[in-house]
Amino acid sequence: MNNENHYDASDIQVLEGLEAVRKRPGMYIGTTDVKGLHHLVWEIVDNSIDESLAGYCNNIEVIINKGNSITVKDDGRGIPVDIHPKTKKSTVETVYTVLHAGGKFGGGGYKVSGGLHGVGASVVNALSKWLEVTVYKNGNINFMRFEDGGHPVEPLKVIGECDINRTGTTVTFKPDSEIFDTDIYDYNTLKVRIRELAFLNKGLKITLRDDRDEEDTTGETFVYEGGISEYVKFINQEKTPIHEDVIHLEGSEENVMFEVALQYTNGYNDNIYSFVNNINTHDGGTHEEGVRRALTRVINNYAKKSGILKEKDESLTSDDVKEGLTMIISCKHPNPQFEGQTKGRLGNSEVRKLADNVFSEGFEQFLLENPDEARAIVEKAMLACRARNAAKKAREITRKSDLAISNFFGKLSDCKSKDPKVSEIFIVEGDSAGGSAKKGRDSMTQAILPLRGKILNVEKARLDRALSNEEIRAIITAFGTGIGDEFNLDKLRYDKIIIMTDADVDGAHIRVLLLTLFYRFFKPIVEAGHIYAAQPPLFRIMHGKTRKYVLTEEEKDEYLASLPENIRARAEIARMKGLGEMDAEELNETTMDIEKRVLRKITVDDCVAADAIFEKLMGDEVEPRRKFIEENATFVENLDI
Ligand code: 1YM
Repeated sequence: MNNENHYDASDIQVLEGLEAVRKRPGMYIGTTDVKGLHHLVWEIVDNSIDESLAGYCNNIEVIINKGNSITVKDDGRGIPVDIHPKTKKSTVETVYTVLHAGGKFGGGGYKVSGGLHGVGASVVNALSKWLEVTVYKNGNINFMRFEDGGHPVEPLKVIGECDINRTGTTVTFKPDSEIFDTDIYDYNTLKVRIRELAFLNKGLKITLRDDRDEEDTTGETFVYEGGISEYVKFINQEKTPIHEDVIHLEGSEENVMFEVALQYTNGYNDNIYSFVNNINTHDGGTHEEGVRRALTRVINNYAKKSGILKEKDESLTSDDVKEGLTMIISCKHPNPQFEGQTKGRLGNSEVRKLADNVFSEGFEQFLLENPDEARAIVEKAMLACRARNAAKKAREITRKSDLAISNFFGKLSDCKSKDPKVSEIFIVEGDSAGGSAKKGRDSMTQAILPLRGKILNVEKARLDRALSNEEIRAIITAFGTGIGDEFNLDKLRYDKIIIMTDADVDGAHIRVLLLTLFYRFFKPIVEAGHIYAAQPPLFRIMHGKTRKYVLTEEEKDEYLASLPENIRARAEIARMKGLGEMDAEELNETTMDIEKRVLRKITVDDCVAADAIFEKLMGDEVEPRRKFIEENATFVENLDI
């Protein structure tokens, strides 16, 4: 409604716009699941971050309120409250009701909203049951409320006075439960991203508070004066760095800001993450290419000049120089071009040069000024190079002919189908469970690989050592993808790789070892969603001719409660001790049959978090592992990363 309290043509147009968002929310926020629900928070927070990038906002507060509404507060200039010449409405109302208004009306600067769904405040309003905006500006408190998908209750109005120096915007919204599958916010999801935003915007203070639980009223505050350097330290906190200081380099050209922070550890994994305008560019792009190119070149030059690398030695590759490297690359660009299917790649070609220049100058200087550290870095890369060559030789054994050999020795019972789309492989703990699984399977589509010995803990091993482990070789051979620089996802012989282990501590241990192996050497398989955990039942309940299997204690109680009194009294309850104790028929019925089984997909949603868990569980340091297992004793049994 406009100020004269009647609808005109432009009101109808605006409401049609918001209605379009409600009809096809996926087009604007991706999904309406729990991810989409959280996406709403980022749309609002992005506006506060933009205000901070423009240099006007230092504090942001995010509150999960009782009833799962969200409040976002900032101390920026406050959204303009004057009447907008085009819409004849307040700018606040315009920003919250006209699609894409934020960008059009705002002036210049870096906008976080360059991402996949950077569509702004009006979309959040359209998908909310109600939304309230309060703007502190010019000594006034201005307020406006919208209901049922963005309908203004009344125009923006002054509801009080405030200190003339106080400015800022506060927005509270309640997602519409008719649109979203769930309305419950997850504290940890918000925390992980808020912490990341604080790392990426040095000095910006962001507080997260959960008011659903009355006891917690202070919340957690994230502020990092060191920015991405502190992000690197954070990722490396359980690791062992080989040089003390994080290297932090930055530079800019024509409004494009580029910075990078890095530190080498003694591990074999790399953790390289790049961002553009705070958005993770998971497929890299020109900023990452510039850095990688410069890193390889500078290390090789230094290694040769200093005589550590001899004339006869082969040059170090970009894979060699990234072993053990933790690195954050952050670029702020006024006009980023995101490319690729998931828009996860920066395309602006001028950034490659900027990144290369800033990195090579700064990094070369670091090496020259710190010869001890430089030597440690170069020698580490040379060891990686040697291991790569050793692995190449060891890998020959896992080539085609090996498949015939492992079949011959009865290790892998392959399926008859050669069509990867319908084929699956069960990796089974122990020979006896392997035997039942072989008998109980559908041999057309289901392959069985029993693990006899313990698989090697690859967190502490390079590729060449991993390849000397027989169980690991059998797995690689079965997968068909190859490993290391020969890896090819298209050659994967199975659509589903199903880890089938007992529901006890040993089973959990083997599961973690396998997940570590997959995460380190077959990450694309994990990312493509091919890895699953089978869920063998924990209880069998028998009454009359009925056999019921359940996965958890709660399910058992629930099922028993659903039975009539007389039947419940006679029901026989057995705790299933292990896969090996089930006969083939039982195993098939409960755990393998495509129609009846329950599988849990293993994902790497948050690589940093997953890596930290692996590090804690498998790394050198005993104390964090003990603490982690203590704190997560029940979780470890159901470890699902
Ligand atoms: C809790 C959400 O939206 N903060 C916010 C938004 C804006 C401004 C300041 C702002 C921007 C500009 C000038 C400008 C926005 N303004 C607009 C528009 N926090 C939150 N803080 N003055 C104030 O970009 O020039 C859109 S967002 F379009 F009105 F300028």
